[in-house]
Amino acid sequence: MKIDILTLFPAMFTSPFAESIIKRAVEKTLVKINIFDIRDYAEGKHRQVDDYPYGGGAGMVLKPDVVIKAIENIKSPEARVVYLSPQGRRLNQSIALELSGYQHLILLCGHYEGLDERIMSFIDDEISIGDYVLTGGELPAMVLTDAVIRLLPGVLGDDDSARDESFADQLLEYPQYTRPAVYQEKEVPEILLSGHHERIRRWRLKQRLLRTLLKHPQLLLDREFSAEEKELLLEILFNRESDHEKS
Ligand code: 4H6
Repeated sequence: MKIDILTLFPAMFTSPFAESIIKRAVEKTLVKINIFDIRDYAEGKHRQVDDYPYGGGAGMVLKPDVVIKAIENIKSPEARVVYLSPQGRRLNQSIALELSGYQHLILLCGHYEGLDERIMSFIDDEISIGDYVLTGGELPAMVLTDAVIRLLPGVLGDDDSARDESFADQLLEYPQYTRPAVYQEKEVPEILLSGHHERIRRWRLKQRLLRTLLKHPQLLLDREFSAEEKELLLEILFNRESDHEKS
């Protein structure tokens, strides 16, 4: 996959993409990331990228000629042009998965009061990372890049990939513990020390359902439940264990 990022602040991307799993994905050539400075597409002595808004008002607006020249220059027939803005559709795991299917992403980072509206006909998708305002689209572009890259085949180790399948099923993770078995009088749940793999699997699934119900019940709305999950949800609701001996 190729990810091209269009920004007025290219230096912001250096460190985040030079570390850890993204760095490894780039080294393995699973992804190529290019950072383009929008100012490089501006003409004239002042290389002006923005201008005052017609009709007056505060702030500056990105000039259409500059941004469109940049997009035209790096576009490919397969490219998906994504604009990071507070008005976009809210990023979630299923959108990250959708975007991970493209050969070429072009991420446009907005600034100031936004873009000249005529640029929007060159945009295929508008994405927001949440309902809050940032000074620019750079951090959202990094968040999106990270969420997409970790879904590309070969980027995560086998263990992580398997874990990700369970995340994609719209439940929160179960609680994790490591040594020591007792820390500041707090004990690791006894079942995790028991060695009963099947009971541990069931306990973890129940914890995931319980956590999701309490912390992000919204995630349960567009999801179906297996027979086992229904059983565990009943256990949660009536605070008792059901009979589930294997025959
Ligand atoms: C486009 C238009 C994304 C981009 C306006 C971007 C939050 C998100 C920006 C703006 C962003 C998000 C400029 C409007 C600063 C507010 C850059 N903020 N803004 N939630 N800011 O994904 O003023």
